[in-house]
Amino acid sequence: MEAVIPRPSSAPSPGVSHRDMANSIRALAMDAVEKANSGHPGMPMGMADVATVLFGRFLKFDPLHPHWPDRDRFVLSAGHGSMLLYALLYLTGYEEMTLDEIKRFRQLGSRTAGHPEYGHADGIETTTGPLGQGLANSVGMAIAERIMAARFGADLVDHRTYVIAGDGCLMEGISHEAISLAGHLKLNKLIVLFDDNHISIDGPTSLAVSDDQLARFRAAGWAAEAVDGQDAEAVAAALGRAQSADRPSLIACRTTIGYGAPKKAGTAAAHGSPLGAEEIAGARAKLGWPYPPFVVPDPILAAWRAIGQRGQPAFEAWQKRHAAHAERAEFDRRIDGDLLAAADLAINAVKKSVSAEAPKLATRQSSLKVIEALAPVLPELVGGSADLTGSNNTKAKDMVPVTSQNYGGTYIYYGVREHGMAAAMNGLALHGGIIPYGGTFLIFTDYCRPAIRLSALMGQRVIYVMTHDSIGQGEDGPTHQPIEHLAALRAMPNLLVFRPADTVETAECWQLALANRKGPSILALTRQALPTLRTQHTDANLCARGAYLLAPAEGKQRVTLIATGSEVSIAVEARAKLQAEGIGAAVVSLPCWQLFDRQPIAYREGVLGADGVRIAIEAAGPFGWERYIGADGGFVGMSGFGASAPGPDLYKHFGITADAAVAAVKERL
Ligand SMILES: Cc1ncc(C[n+]2csc(CCOP(=O)(O)OP(=O)(O)O)c2C)c(N)n1
Ligand SMILES: [Mg+2]
Repeated sequence: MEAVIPRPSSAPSPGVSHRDMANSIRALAMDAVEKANSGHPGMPMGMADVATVLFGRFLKFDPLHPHWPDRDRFVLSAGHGSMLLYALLYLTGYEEMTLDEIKRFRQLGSRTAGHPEYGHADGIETTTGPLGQGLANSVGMAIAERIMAARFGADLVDHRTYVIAGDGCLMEGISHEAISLAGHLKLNKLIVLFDDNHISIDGPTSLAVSDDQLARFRAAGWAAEAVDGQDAEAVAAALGRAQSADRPSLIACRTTIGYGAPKKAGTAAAHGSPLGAEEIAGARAKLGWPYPPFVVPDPILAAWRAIGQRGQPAFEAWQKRHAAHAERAEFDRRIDGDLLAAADLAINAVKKSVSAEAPKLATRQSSLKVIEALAPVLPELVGGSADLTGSNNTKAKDMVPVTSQNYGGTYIYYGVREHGMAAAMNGLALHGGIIPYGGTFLIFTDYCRPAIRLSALMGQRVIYVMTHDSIGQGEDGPTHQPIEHLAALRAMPNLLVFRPADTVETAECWQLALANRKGPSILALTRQALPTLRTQHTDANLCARGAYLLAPAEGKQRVTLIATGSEVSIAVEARAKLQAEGIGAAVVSLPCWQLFDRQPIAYREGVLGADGVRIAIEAAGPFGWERYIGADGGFVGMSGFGASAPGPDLYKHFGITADAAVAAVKERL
């Protein structure tokens, strides 16, 4: 049983040194890794001094109020060093992070997973592990802070984002996109502590990299300096300077990986395996930490708990300001992520007018119509594009850009940084108060995929507006024409992939993406114009069940044509041809596989037609379609890469036509 710790309200207990505090992190890390017989002791042992200074003297946090919106964010981008974070959360008194959890490091169902996982415990601000992602998330968090501060003022929003990143994070390409964007936007409340230990898994970093990181960050518009990361006062002084910088700050902390381990310190051997009994005994002696495994003596723990209480007055003062704030309700609504009813009204108004007017529009334009309708009633919607604003149609006319001069906008020019954009959107969503959406071409989901996967894993409401979704984009050719992307995205758990067929469906899919609070959504949209197929208005969202009968068969149903997006109108055309020959054919629009697969079997069978011929039409690869059409169904789509030519020519060339669908039916009747 843990001793009950009295909670002193002042500074750390006299007699407890910085070294004791840092050593408690080191010991917990090496002991937990040893017990789990797996994990990464080196990074926490090397960065223990830096983390002690950060948490002890700078970080604004309150373990009793871990969701306090104005807390500083701490992101452990070097997620393999998870024990550093778990140790800090335990030591400073986060209720959920008990000593038992530390002892259950890396075990099934524990809060202390191998890498920090968002949602497993309070104080874990984002899921990290894929190197570089945390750093890029932090840029989104820092942008969110500025946007929210511009809107609600410093009384409610005035916090910093701190990151610990390692050599690996800085070697990853995504780091470049992230630091470049942060420098451009002058995110001066973003502070990165670089674990400059010159070691990664393969050995000394000199094997693979010779970047001058300080020069690199400075070139991107950052303040950058190097300190001895084992010298608490030097780290504190650098953090002090970073507090008042007019730009984001990098502090390269020269550390020794596995600090204290007699033989393994400073080597890759300390990176990712248990140190072993002998080395741990040696480390205990060298560090002056004579206590048994998992024991942090009461005075030292009390000193840490005092640090955990340091933020209480700031929290209470914030609570008072919040209680008195005129816009408290709106602030809380945004932080809670609740939608206004006006959003649904706006969606329905779009549906109603377009079903009456029946315009011929590319769904990327349909999406802009929806964004135009939503922007005035959903101010927390923050859009953007990776340099394809005019192509993705992501910017509503009145949206003001977020710039270093004015953070009060709702549109972010992400530049040609798809991966950085996607990861920043995760940070925007995680921060709270913002619903991010961002655009690029669907083909470049490949450039975003690691971050999309984390949106899904973390259950974050991020909306990806991905246009030019097939060979229909035309002349740009096969490098720009998605083939396997829909299948690859559909394979990802907890991601809704929408491919709407017209403006009405686009509005419905937007509505569903906004309502999808526990996961990301992809809107796959066309470059080319499509007819309006839904000309009968209903407030009901027909896309909500994933698929529905768009056009029933006349007479006995012998054929079901199942299509998504731009191919639904081809299915409608094929149906007309079949009906003209007396063959009863129904058209099913299937904008979202994931939602359809959640429906009861009776609904699914009812929609797809229990017997008869099933033909799927989608201008993409066939992977996965067998689940709907069975082994004997027909697939009209792509079997290889596309080509460069006008879109309509490509549809003919690759045989994605109503005639091809009719032929596929006849082969099977
Ligand atoms: C994207 C990605 N690639 C590879 C890995 C596997 N990996 C984990 S840690 C690591 C080395 C990281 O080196 P560094 O950041 O210097 O960590 P240190 O050894 O100093 O703790 C690698 C390659 C990963 N987690 N993420
Ligand atoms: Mg390293």
